[in-house]
Amino acid sequence: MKLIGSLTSPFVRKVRVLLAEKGLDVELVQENVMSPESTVPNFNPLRKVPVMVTDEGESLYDSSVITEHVDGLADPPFMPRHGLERSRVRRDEALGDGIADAGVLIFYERKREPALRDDAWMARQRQKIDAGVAEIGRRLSRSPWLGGDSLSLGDISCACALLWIEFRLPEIRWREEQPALAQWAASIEARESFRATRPPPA
Ligand SMILES: N[C@@H](CCC(=O)N[C@@H](CS)C(=O)NCC(=O)O)C(=O)O
Repeated sequence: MKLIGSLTSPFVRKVRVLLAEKGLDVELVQENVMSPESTVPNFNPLRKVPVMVTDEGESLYDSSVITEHVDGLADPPFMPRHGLERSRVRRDEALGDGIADAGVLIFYERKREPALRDDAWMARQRQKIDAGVAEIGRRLSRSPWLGGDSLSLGDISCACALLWIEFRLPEIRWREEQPALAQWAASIEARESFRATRPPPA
């Protein structure tokens, strides 16, 4: 089994954190998905990372499909097995992924010539990030983890998204504006799984 991705992608980091939390050692094949030489299109027609390639040569994407697979491979589980409780954690994973999606769209838009950038489009993405951050803050004012009393895949996903925002869009100061988030993020970042997957300096 191998994981194709970059050291900076929040979606790849989410998968790598989950693998590390479970003590699973999977080869990371580093790819720049935007490079014309990238092999990603051979594994994912959508040309996105992460992709997990099984020992049988089957590709799994997107990251939420990979996390579902990885969570079943080894204990401890990071989402409940059934029912609404499982859907809640999957929703929280989607919340983190959605924040990261919006951030990545802004990041790509900023790479365009200034005259070609669509400010209204970037403002729309920014609204999603701000509302997502506010939602995580509301939830963490009621319990120490999004999943209740223990770390869940929802927490991992949202933390990977917010840490990526801090890395790539540092003007979004969620840590300073949301003390509950800052405390939660600090305890997550102290975990070995997050330390080991910190992106290289920008
Ligand atoms: N929904 C996808 C999003 C993955 C994604 O957007 N990855 C970025 C890197 S952070 C990518 O591969 N972008 C290339 C592209 O959009 O063509 C997932 O969760 O796996």
